[in-house]
Amino acid sequence: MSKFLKPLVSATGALSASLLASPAFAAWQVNLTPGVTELSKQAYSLHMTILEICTGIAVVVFGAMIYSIIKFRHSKGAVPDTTLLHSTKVEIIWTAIPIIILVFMAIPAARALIKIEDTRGSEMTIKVTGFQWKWQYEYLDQKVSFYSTLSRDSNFARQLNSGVDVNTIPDYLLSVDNPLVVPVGKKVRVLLTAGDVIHAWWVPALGMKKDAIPGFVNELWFKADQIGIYRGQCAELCGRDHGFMPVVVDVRSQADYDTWLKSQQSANTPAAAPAVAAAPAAEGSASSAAATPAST
Ligand SMILES: [Cu+2]
Repeated sequence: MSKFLKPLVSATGALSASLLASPAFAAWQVNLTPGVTELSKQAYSLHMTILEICTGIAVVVFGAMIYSIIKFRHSKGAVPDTTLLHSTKVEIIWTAIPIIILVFMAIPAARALIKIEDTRGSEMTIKVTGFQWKWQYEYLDQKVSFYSTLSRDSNFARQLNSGVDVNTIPDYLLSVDNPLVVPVGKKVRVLLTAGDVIHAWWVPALGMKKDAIPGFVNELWFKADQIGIYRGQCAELCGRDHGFMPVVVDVRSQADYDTWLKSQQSANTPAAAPAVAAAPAAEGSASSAAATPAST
């Protein structure tokens, strides 16, 4: 082994060993998760269908290739068959079959893409604005607005020399002070933008990820069909603390959501609203923290 290759190989080995030993791999999972929305389940089934087709093609093509290489090898006295050279019939067949397969895959994929873009019939609209490094949620029809920042315990533990073992922090770097609260079974339209640089709002269980771009309004929708807390992250490298602006969506029953909304509306009185706009981080967190459990 060359003197340059040796350190490289040992470094790769050490890195692999440390990664495999990491507790992050305790929840090792190979496949995607189906998620909890109609769209995420559709994306999952599309992924499975196409994966199965690709696996079938790989088995047939590589099987035929490996079989031919072994069975008809030169040492066994095989003579090349020249009858298929420049054969129009063969050219048509091996062009037509892939086209048919691609069209077969494109139909359900196009159907899913059209559905993803179809925000008609949404029952509520929330404007989401990305900032360095927090999210603002504005419930446009309900006059509720607040900021969502990394939870205090995660934020403290992440500091250099904090002395805190991050494995003891529940949902480390994936918990916030004020999560986005939505009712279960309701079509929620999300308008996405940003106040400074490009961010991306991403919650894997909802099957949705889209860029939040300053000066533009992007749109997505989701309809969660299970009560629960779903976590995600900013998915666009947005600066120093990009890894510290998680997204948490708290899906509640309609009754629980209504109760939460009332408490938020009473906290967000008209007099308090300008103060929220003037001092985003402090006022936004404080105004809604009273009604929301800390570190969800
Ligand atoms: Cu970001």
